[in-house]
Amino acid sequence: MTGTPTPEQIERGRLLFAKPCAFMWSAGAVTDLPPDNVPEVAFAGRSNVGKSSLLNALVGQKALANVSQTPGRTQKLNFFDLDGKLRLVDLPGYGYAKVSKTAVDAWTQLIEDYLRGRPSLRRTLLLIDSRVGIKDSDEAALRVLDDAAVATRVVLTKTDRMKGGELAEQAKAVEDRLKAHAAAFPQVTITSAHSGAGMAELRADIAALLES
Ligand SMILES: Nc1nc2c(ncn2[C@@H]2O[C@H](COP(=O)(O)OP(=O)(O)OP(=O)(O)O)[C@@H](O)[C@H]2O)c(=O)[nH]1
Ligand SMILES: [Mg+2]
Repeated sequence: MTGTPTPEQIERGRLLFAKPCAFMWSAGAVTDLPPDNVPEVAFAGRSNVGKSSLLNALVGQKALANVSQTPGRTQKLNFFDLDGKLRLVDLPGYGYAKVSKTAVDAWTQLIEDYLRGRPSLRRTLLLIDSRVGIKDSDEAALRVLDDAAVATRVVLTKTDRMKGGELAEQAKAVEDRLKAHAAAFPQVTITSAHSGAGMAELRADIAALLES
């Protein structure tokens, strides 16, 4: 889907995300992934960008993604099952300064292996903090997504903290950088897990994946 969803698409998104969603699996290695038999949407982005909050806001459950996010599990891919129809995959955050280089390499490898080798992965949402913009680590993630040819929607998060003018400028700056990335849709999606902005559109966008 490109552009503004129709009221019918919004309604299909609402219905899909009103279905029960539950934690199903945590994978610490690509050899430990669940069977590749249900469409998946992955949530990628720097540590603290708001991946778990966005996932929770989409399904309307405040503590779903955090439940599995005990510190020992941060290196893992967390899979959430949405009514047996779709899986939402909360990826480990990258770019966290306090982590050792060895740990960073291990994370990067795990995320890359998943993104490159997962036929059921239908879409990646790459989250960018609207107050921070695109960093080198995001560019690196976009290159992996380009190489893997995974359709990617870039999502600006925490936009409730931005003024309208600043937000429009940031969106344009990010969109300019996306021109170099074939896997990414040219337009960013403006969201806030706190205010709910953009949730209906994202739900519609994801629901449309199941119809194609
Ligand atoms: N103002 C505002 N804060 C947000 C929003 N979404 C998330 N946050 C805050 O940002 C912080 C990080 O959110 P998380 O959802 O845990 O981020 P994450 O990307 O899952 O982080 P890691 O799992 O550590 O990689 C929390 O303090 C959230 O409350 C938002 O839409 N608006
Ligand atoms: Mg998280």
